[in-house]
Amino acid sequence: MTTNDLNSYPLSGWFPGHMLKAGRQMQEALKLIDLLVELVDARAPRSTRNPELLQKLGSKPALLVANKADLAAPAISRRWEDWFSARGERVFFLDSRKIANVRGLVQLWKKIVLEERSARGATRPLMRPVRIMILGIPNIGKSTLVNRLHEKKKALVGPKPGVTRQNQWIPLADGVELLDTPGVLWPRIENKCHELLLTLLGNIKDEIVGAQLVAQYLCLKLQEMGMQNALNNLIEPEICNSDPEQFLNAFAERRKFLLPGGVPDQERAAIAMIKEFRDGKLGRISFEAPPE
Ligand SMILES: Nc1nc2c(ncn2[C@@H]2O[C@H](COP(=O)(O)OP(=O)(O)OP(=O)(O)O)[C@@H](O)[C@H]2O)c(=O)[nH]1
Ligand SMILES: [Mg+2]
Repeated sequence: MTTNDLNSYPLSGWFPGHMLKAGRQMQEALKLIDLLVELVDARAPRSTRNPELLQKLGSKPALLVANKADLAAPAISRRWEDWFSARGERVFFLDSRKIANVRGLVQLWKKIVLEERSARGATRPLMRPVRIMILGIPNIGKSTLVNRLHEKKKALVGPKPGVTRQNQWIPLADGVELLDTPGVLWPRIENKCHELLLTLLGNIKDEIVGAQLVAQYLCLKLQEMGMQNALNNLIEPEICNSDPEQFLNAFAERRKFLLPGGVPDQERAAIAMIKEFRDGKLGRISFEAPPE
């Protein structure tokens, strides 16, 4: 069995209309900003990206921020950095939990916008504030970053009646202003494996896709990447190479997740396995590497 076999399962048909509406709001907001910041997941920068965003941007400068870099394999993140910069795309690998890392990001925003203004011939590029908008698919870390950015300035935010949401700016250090509402993007789901990966990474709710399928995907994907050793923490190494159902059964037995009659509770095992992964117990794992 391979991950490709999972592609025969139907897609859940998730990604509802409100995200399309958010897309229209984004178009409006684009006119107001100097730099667009798209958050993606450092473990899968391609699959967590909105493929249409670049086309909508026009000449607006953009920065890709690969968030949750603390969960990704550092060597693969370095390869992504090289890959993006070879294509003339700016990328910044971020661990939003580290304030120094977040401050470095703000300095980069400023640098990009000032360079761009100077290149357009602005004589005083510092005159206007540097206006930024953060975008990304659900659960990618938008709110975490926004909160991190104005930790000491919370009093300045919060809804103000009569002010349109698009026009509220959060002043950060050094003349940088952040649009207060991050935009929600949606990925274009290519196949079942893509949907399963997004669920594993937390961008789609587990209930929509089903934990057992997600856990099976994780097993198979680790095996395909030659990383089945990551599962050694959960179960004996020889079982890490086995069929995902066998793996879930053995894991259920080990954890004593048993249904009446002693039948292994695969659902509970799947949920526990996904939790171990999300808690970082399987180590730092990148699911996508740049093309060679
Ligand atoms: N390990 C790690 N976790 C992060 C990082 N950034 C965010 N998270 C976690 O990711 C989860 C989602 O973060 P949010 O900030 O709520 O994501 P969001 O994009 O605002 O989500 P929506 O509002 O649902 O669209 C939370 O559990 C965060 O703690 C990071 O850099 N590293
Ligand atoms: Mg949020």
